[in-house]
Amino acid sequence: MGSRTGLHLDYLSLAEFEAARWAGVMGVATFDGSRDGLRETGAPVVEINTPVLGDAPALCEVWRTPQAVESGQRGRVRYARTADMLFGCIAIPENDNTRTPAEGDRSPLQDATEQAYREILGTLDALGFPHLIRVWNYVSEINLDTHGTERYRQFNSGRQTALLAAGRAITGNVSAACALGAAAGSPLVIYFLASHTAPTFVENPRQVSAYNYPPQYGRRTPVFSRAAVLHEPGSMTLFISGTASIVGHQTIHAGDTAAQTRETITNIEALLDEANRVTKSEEFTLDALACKVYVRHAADLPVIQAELRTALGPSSRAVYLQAEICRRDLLVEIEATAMVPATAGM
Ligand code: 3EB
Repeated sequence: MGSRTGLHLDYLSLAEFEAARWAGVMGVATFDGSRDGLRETGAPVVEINTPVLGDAPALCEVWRTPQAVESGQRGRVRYARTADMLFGCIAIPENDNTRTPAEGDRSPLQDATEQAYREILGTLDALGFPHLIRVWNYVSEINLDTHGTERYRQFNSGRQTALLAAGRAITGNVSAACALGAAAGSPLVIYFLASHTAPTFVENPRQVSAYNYPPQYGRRTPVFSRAAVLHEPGSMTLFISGTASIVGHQTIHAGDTAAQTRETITNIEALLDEANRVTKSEEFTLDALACKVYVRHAADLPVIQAELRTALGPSSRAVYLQAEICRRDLLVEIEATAMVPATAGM
Protein backbone atom coordinates (compact mmCIF):
# COMPACT_ATOMS: atom_id res chain seq x y z
CA MET A 1 0.00 0.00 0.00
CA GLY A 2 1.16 3.55 -0.51
CA SER A 3 1.22 6.51 -2.82
CA ARG A 4 3.65 7.03 -5.67
CA THR A 5 5.35 9.81 -3.78
CA GLY A 6 5.79 8.46 -0.25
CA LEU A 7 6.53 5.49 1.90
CA HIS A 8 5.04 2.09 0.92
CA LEU A 9 4.17 -0.93 3.04
CA ASP A 10 3.43 -4.43 1.73
CA TYR A 11 2.86 -7.74 3.46
CA LEU A 12 4.10 -10.39 1.02
CA SER A 13 4.94 -14.04 0.93
CA LEU A 14 8.59 -14.77 0.33
CA ALA A 15 7.76 -15.83 -3.25
CA GLU A 16 5.85 -12.63 -3.92
CA PHE A 17 8.66 -10.58 -2.46
CA GLU A 18 11.25 -12.31 -4.61
CA ALA A 19 9.16 -11.63 -7.70
CA ALA A 20 8.63 -7.97 -6.75
CA ARG A 21 11.00 -5.16 -7.41
CA TRP A 22 13.96 -4.89 -5.06
CA ALA A 23 14.62 -1.24 -5.76
CA GLY A 24 13.67 1.17 -3.05
CA VAL A 25 13.53 -1.39 -0.22
CA MET A 26 14.36 0.33 3.06
CA GLY A 27 13.80 -2.63 5.30
CA VAL A 28 12.18 -6.03 5.62
CA ALA A 29 10.80 -7.72 8.73
CA THR A 30 10.35 -11.50 8.79
CA PHE A 31 8.47 -13.34 11.51
CA ASP A 32 9.10 -17.06 11.34
CA GLY A 33 12.71 -17.58 10.39
CA SER A 34 12.08 -17.51 6.64
CA ARG A 35 14.77 -14.99 5.81
CA ASP A 36 16.94 -17.25 3.66
CA GLY A 37 17.58 -15.60 0.32
CA LEU A 38 16.76 -12.13 1.58
CA ARG A 39 20.27 -11.21 2.66
CA GLU A 40 21.54 -9.75 -0.57
CA THR A 41 19.08 -6.84 -0.74
CA GLY A 42 21.55 -4.64 1.12
CA ALA A 43 18.62 -3.31 3.13
CA PRO A 44 18.33 -4.40 6.76
CA VAL A 45 16.37 -7.61 7.37
CA VAL A 46 14.81 -7.88 10.84
CA GLU A 47 14.27 -11.40 12.20
CA ILE A 48 11.42 -11.68 14.66
CA ASN A 49 10.26 -14.94 16.24
CA THR A 50 6.47 -14.68 16.23
CA PRO A 51 4.82 -17.57 14.35
CA VAL A 52 2.65 -16.55 11.39
CA LEU A 53 -0.96 -17.77 11.76
CA GLY A 54 -3.46 -18.64 9.08
CA ASP A 55 -2.64 -19.24 5.45
CA ALA A 56 0.11 -16.66 4.95
CA PRO A 57 3.35 -18.63 4.66
CA ALA A 58 6.71 -16.94 5.08
CA LEU A 59 5.38 -13.48 5.65
CA CYS A 60 7.56 -10.46 4.88
CA GLU A 61 6.77 -6.91 5.95
CA VAL A 62 8.40 -4.76 3.29
CA TRP A 63 9.01 -1.01 3.62
CA ARG A 64 9.73 0.73 0.33
CA THR A 65 10.34 4.26 -0.87
CA PRO A 66 10.43 5.95 -4.28
CA GLN A 67 13.61 7.77 -3.16
CA ALA A 68 17.23 6.59 -3.51
CA VAL A 69 18.27 4.32 -0.61
CA GLU A 70 21.69 3.98 0.99
CA SER A 71 22.31 1.35 3.66
CA GLY A 72 24.88 1.20 6.41
CA GLN A 73 25.69 0.17 9.95
CA ARG A 74 26.58 2.11 13.07
CA GLY A 75 27.51 -0.02 16.09
CA ARG A 76 24.87 -2.73 16.19
CA VAL A 77 22.25 -0.64 14.36
CA ARG A 78 21.77 -1.67 10.72
CA TYR A 79 19.99 0.97 8.70
CA ALA A 80 18.82 2.24 5.33
CA ARG A 81 18.31 5.93 4.68
CA THR A 82 16.83 8.20 2.05
CA ALA A 83 17.09 11.99 1.93
CA ASP A 84 14.11 12.14 4.32
CA MET A 85 13.66 8.84 6.15
CA LEU A 86 15.63 6.33 8.17
CA PHE A 87 14.73 2.67 8.75
CA GLY A 88 16.88 0.83 11.29
CA CYS A 89 17.06 -2.26 13.45
CA ILE A 90 19.05 -3.76 16.29
CA ALA A 91 19.13 -7.21 17.89
CA ILE A 92 20.75 -7.66 21.30
CA PRO A 93 21.10 -11.03 23.00
CA GLU A 94 20.47 -10.97 26.74
CA ASN A 95 23.21 -12.27 28.95
CA ASP A 96 22.78 -14.90 31.54
CA ASN A 97 19.16 -14.33 32.48
CA THR A 98 19.18 -17.52 34.56
CA ARG A 99 21.79 -16.29 37.02
CA THR A 100 20.36 -15.70 40.50
CA PRO A 101 20.18 -11.93 40.86
CA ALA A 102 21.83 -10.07 43.70
CA GLU A 103 19.76 -7.62 45.74
CA GLY A 104 19.13 -4.43 43.72
CA ASP A 105 20.66 -5.98 40.63
CA ARG A 106 19.69 -4.57 37.26
CA SER A 107 18.22 -7.19 35.00
CA PRO A 108 19.94 -8.24 31.77
CA LEU A 109 16.80 -7.22 29.86
CA GLN A 110 16.83 -3.74 31.38
CA ASP A 111 20.49 -3.42 30.39
CA ALA A 112 19.89 -4.76 26.88
CA THR A 113 16.95 -2.39 26.38
CA GLU A 114 18.88 0.60 27.63
CA GLN A 115 21.83 -0.24 25.39
CA ALA A 116 19.59 -0.79 22.37
CA TYR A 117 17.86 2.55 22.84
CA ARG A 118 21.14 4.37 23.47
CA GLU A 119 22.46 3.00 20.17
CA ILE A 120 19.26 3.84 18.31
CA LEU A 121 19.10 7.40 19.67
CA GLY A 122 22.83 7.86 19.01
CA THR A 123 22.26 6.77 15.42
CA LEU A 124 19.42 9.25 14.99
CA ASP A 125 21.71 12.04 16.24
CA ALA A 126 24.69 10.95 14.15
CA LEU A 127 22.72 10.60 10.92
CA GLY A 128 20.53 13.65 11.47
CA PHE A 129 17.06 12.08 11.71
CA PRO A 130 15.90 13.52 15.02
CA HIS A 131 12.27 12.40 14.91
CA LEU A 132 11.52 8.86 15.96
CA ILE A 133 8.15 8.09 14.38
CA ARG A 134 7.45 4.41 14.99
CA VAL A 135 9.24 1.71 16.99
CA TRP A 136 8.52 -2.04 17.03
CA ASN A 137 9.80 -3.88 20.14
CA TYR A 138 9.98 -7.69 20.50
CA VAL A 139 10.93 -9.06 23.92
CA SER A 140 11.19 -12.79 24.60
CA GLU A 141 8.98 -14.09 27.43
CA ILE A 142 7.57 -10.61 27.95
CA ASN A 143 5.17 -11.68 30.73
CA LEU A 144 7.72 -13.64 32.78
CA ASP A 145 8.62 -12.40 36.27
CA THR A 146 12.37 -12.28 36.95
CA HIS A 147 14.47 -9.98 39.13
CA GLY A 148 11.36 -9.19 41.18
CA THR A 149 9.29 -7.82 38.31
CA GLU A 150 7.70 -8.62 34.97
CA ARG A 151 10.02 -8.48 31.99
CA TYR A 152 7.78 -5.94 30.21
CA ARG A 153 8.35 -3.61 33.17
CA GLN A 154 12.10 -4.22 33.00
CA PHE A 155 11.89 -3.25 29.34
CA ASN A 156 9.95 -0.07 30.23
CA SER A 157 12.67 0.87 32.72
CA GLY A 158 15.41 0.48 30.17
CA ARG A 159 13.53 2.40 27.50
CA GLN A 160 12.65 5.30 29.75
CA THR A 161 16.15 5.51 31.25
CA ALA A 162 17.76 5.66 27.80
CA LEU A 163 15.34 8.36 26.58
CA LEU A 164 16.03 10.48 29.68
CA ALA A 165 19.80 9.99 29.33
CA ALA A 166 19.57 11.23 25.73
CA GLY A 167 17.67 14.33 26.87
CA ARG A 168 14.51 13.22 25.07
CA ALA A 169 10.89 13.67 26.00
CA ILE A 170 9.17 10.86 27.92
CA THR A 171 5.69 12.35 27.49
CA GLY A 172 3.97 14.14 24.62
CA ASN A 173 6.12 14.01 21.50
CA VAL A 174 7.14 10.37 21.76
CA SER A 175 7.06 7.74 19.05
CA ALA A 176 4.23 5.42 18.19
CA ALA A 177 5.20 1.88 19.22
CA CYS A 178 4.28 -1.68 20.02
CA ALA A 179 5.87 -4.15 22.44
CA LEU A 180 5.21 -7.86 22.01
CA GLY A 181 6.56 -11.15 23.18
CA ALA A 182 8.79 -13.37 21.07
CA ALA A 183 9.77 -17.00 21.39
CA ALA A 184 11.92 -17.88 24.43
CA GLY A 185 15.62 -17.48 23.73
CA SER A 186 15.12 -14.76 21.10
CA PRO A 187 17.30 -11.68 21.39
CA LEU A 188 15.72 -8.33 22.09
CA VAL A 189 14.78 -7.07 18.61
CA ILE A 190 13.83 -3.47 17.88
CA TYR A 191 13.20 -1.81 14.53
CA PHE A 192 12.16 1.76 13.80
CA LEU A 193 11.38 4.52 11.34
CA ALA A 194 12.67 8.07 11.85
CA SER A 195 12.48 11.27 9.83
CA HIS A 196 13.95 14.73 9.30
CA THR A 197 10.63 16.47 9.72
CA ALA A 198 8.44 16.27 12.79
CA PRO A 199 5.45 13.91 12.63
CA THR A 200 2.15 14.70 14.32
CA PHE A 201 1.45 12.54 17.36
CA VAL A 202 -2.09 11.43 18.13
CA GLU A 203 -3.62 10.27 21.42
CA ASN A 204 -6.83 8.30 21.97
CA PRO A 205 -9.55 10.28 23.80
CA ARG A 206 -10.92 6.95 25.15
CA GLN A 207 -7.61 6.06 26.83
CA VAL A 208 -5.23 7.54 29.35
CA SER A 209 -1.97 8.26 27.51
CA ALA A 210 0.38 5.35 28.20
CA TYR A 211 3.09 7.74 29.41
CA ASN A 212 0.60 8.89 32.08
CA TYR A 213 -0.44 5.42 33.26
CA PRO A 214 -0.69 5.20 37.07
CA PRO A 215 2.11 3.33 38.91
CA GLN A 216 0.16 0.06 39.18
CA TYR A 217 1.46 -0.73 35.65
CA GLY A 218 5.07 -0.20 36.67
CA ARG A 219 7.17 2.50 38.27
CA ARG A 220 8.51 3.57 34.87
CA THR A 221 5.71 4.32 32.44
CA PRO A 222 5.62 2.91 28.91
CA VAL A 223 6.81 5.73 26.65
CA PHE A 224 4.80 5.76 23.43
CA SER A 225 2.11 7.72 21.60
CA ARG A 226 -1.09 6.03 20.44
CA ALA A 227 -0.40 7.01 16.81
CA ALA A 228 1.84 9.15 14.62
CA VAL A 229 1.28 10.81 11.26
CA LEU A 230 4.22 11.20 8.89
CA HIS A 231 3.79 14.04 6.39
CA GLU A 232 5.46 13.68 3.00
CA PRO A 233 4.84 15.77 -0.12
CA GLY A 234 1.69 14.30 -1.66
CA SER A 235 1.04 11.69 1.04
CA MET A 236 0.51 11.02 4.72
CA THR A 237 1.19 7.83 6.62
CA LEU A 238 -0.67 7.01 9.82
CA PHE A 239 1.07 4.61 12.18
CA ILE A 240 -1.32 3.23 14.80
CA SER A 241 0.55 1.80 17.78
CA GLY A 242 -0.27 -1.56 19.26
CA THR A 243 -3.89 -1.13 20.36
CA ALA A 244 -5.81 -3.35 22.75
CA SER A 245 -8.95 -3.66 24.85
CA ILE A 246 -8.03 -0.85 27.23
CA VAL A 247 -10.40 1.96 28.21
CA GLY A 248 -9.02 4.65 30.50
CA HIS A 249 -6.04 2.70 31.75
CA GLN A 250 -7.89 -0.53 32.49
CA THR A 251 -8.13 -3.77 30.56
CA ILE A 252 -11.76 -4.56 29.85
CA HIS A 253 -13.44 -7.82 28.73
CA ALA A 254 -10.86 -10.04 30.48
CA GLY A 255 -11.28 -13.59 29.20
CA ASP A 256 -13.54 -12.65 26.25
CA THR A 257 -11.55 -12.66 23.01
CA ALA A 258 -14.40 -11.52 20.75
CA ALA A 259 -15.31 -8.58 22.99
CA GLN A 260 -11.63 -7.60 23.32
CA THR A 261 -11.33 -7.59 19.54
CA ARG A 262 -14.42 -5.36 19.17
CA GLU A 263 -13.17 -2.96 21.87
CA THR A 264 -9.79 -2.79 20.13
CA ILE A 265 -11.49 -1.89 16.84
CA THR A 266 -13.50 0.81 18.65
CA ASN A 267 -10.18 2.21 19.94
CA ILE A 268 -8.76 2.15 16.42
CA GLU A 269 -11.84 3.99 15.11
CA ALA A 270 -11.33 6.63 17.81
CA LEU A 271 -7.72 7.02 16.65
CA LEU A 272 -8.81 7.37 13.02
CA ASP A 273 -11.27 10.12 14.01
CA GLU A 274 -8.59 11.85 16.02
CA ALA A 275 -6.04 11.56 13.20
CA ASN A 276 -8.56 13.05 10.75
CA ARG A 277 -9.32 15.85 13.18
CA VAL A 278 -5.69 16.87 13.79
CA THR A 279 -4.69 16.59 10.11
CA LYS A 280 -7.93 18.19 8.82
CA SER A 281 -8.38 15.12 6.63
CA GLU A 282 -11.16 12.63 5.96
CA GLU A 283 -8.87 10.03 4.44
CA PHE A 284 -8.11 7.89 7.47
CA THR A 285 -10.74 5.16 7.40
CA LEU A 286 -10.92 1.52 8.51
CA ASP A 287 -10.65 0.23 4.94
CA ALA A 288 -7.41 2.19 4.38
CA LEU A 289 -5.67 0.17 7.10
CA ALA A 290 -3.16 -2.64 6.77
CA CYS A 291 -3.43 -4.44 10.11
CA LYS A 292 -0.96 -6.62 11.95
CA VAL A 293 -2.82 -8.64 14.54
CA TYR A 294 -1.10 -10.26 17.52
CA VAL A 295 -2.96 -13.27 18.89
CA ARG A 296 -2.00 -14.61 22.33
CA HIS A 297 -3.59 -18.06 21.86
CA ALA A 298 -3.41 -19.44 18.33
CA ALA A 299 -6.76 -21.20 18.90
CA ASP A 300 -8.43 -17.76 19.10
CA LEU A 301 -7.56 -16.97 15.48
CA PRO A 302 -11.00 -17.75 13.97
CA VAL A 303 -12.85 -15.61 16.55
CA ILE A 304 -10.55 -12.64 16.02
CA GLN A 305 -10.57 -13.03 12.24
CA ALA A 306 -14.38 -13.11 12.17
CA GLU A 307 -14.68 -9.91 14.24
CA LEU A 308 -12.13 -8.12 12.09
CA ARG A 309 -13.80 -9.16 8.83
CA THR A 310 -17.16 -7.95 10.14
CA ALA A 311 -15.73 -4.57 11.13
CA LEU A 312 -13.32 -3.97 8.26
CA GLY A 313 -15.15 -5.65 5.38
CA PRO A 314 -14.10 -8.54 3.15
CA SER A 315 -11.34 -6.56 1.42
CA SER A 316 -9.63 -5.84 4.74
CA ARG A 317 -5.92 -6.40 4.86
CA ALA A 318 -4.70 -8.17 7.99
CA VAL A 319 -1.86 -10.49 8.87
CA TYR A 320 -1.90 -12.57 12.03
CA LEU A 321 1.00 -13.44 14.31
CA GLN A 322 1.11 -15.48 17.50
CA ALA A 323 2.68 -13.45 20.30
CA GLU A 324 2.42 -12.73 23.98
CA ILE A 325 0.98 -9.29 24.72
CA CYS A 326 2.40 -7.04 27.38
CA ARG A 327 -0.49 -7.37 29.84
CA ARG A 328 -1.34 -10.92 30.86
CA ASP A 329 -5.09 -10.26 30.54
CA LEU A 330 -4.88 -9.04 26.94
CA LEU A 331 -5.71 -11.70 24.36
CA VAL A 332 -5.33 -9.63 21.19
CA GLU A 333 -3.50 -6.50 20.08
CA ILE A 334 -3.75 -4.78 16.69
CA GLU A 335 -1.35 -2.34 15.06
CA ALA A 336 -2.15 -0.69 11.76
CA THR A 337 -0.72 1.53 9.05
CA ALA A 338 -2.53 3.66 6.47
CA MET A 339 -1.07 5.62 3.57
CA VAL A 340 -3.36 8.26 2.10
CA PRO A 341 -3.13 11.37 -0.12
CA ALA A 342 -1.86 14.45 1.70
CA THR A 343 -4.24 17.07 3.00
CA ALA A 344 -3.66 20.46 1.38
CA GLY A 345 -2.20 22.92 3.85
CA MET A 346 -0.91 20.42 6.40
C1 3EB B 1 -1.33 -0.64 25.99
O1 3EB B 1 -2.13 0.03 25.35
C2 3EB B 1 -1.03 -2.03 25.48
O2 3EB B 1 5.14 -0.46 25.54
O3 3EB B 1 5.56 0.26 23.52
C3 3EB B 1 0.77 -1.08 23.24
C4 3EB B 1 1.61 -0.36 22.38
C5 3EB B 1 1.24 -1.52 24.46
C6 3EB B 1 2.92 -0.10 22.76
C7 3EB B 1 4.79 -0.24 24.37
C8 3EB B 1 2.57 -1.25 24.82
C9 3EB B 1 3.40 -0.56 23.98
O4 3EB B 1 -0.78 -0.24 27.02
C10 3EB B 1 0.38 -2.32 25.40
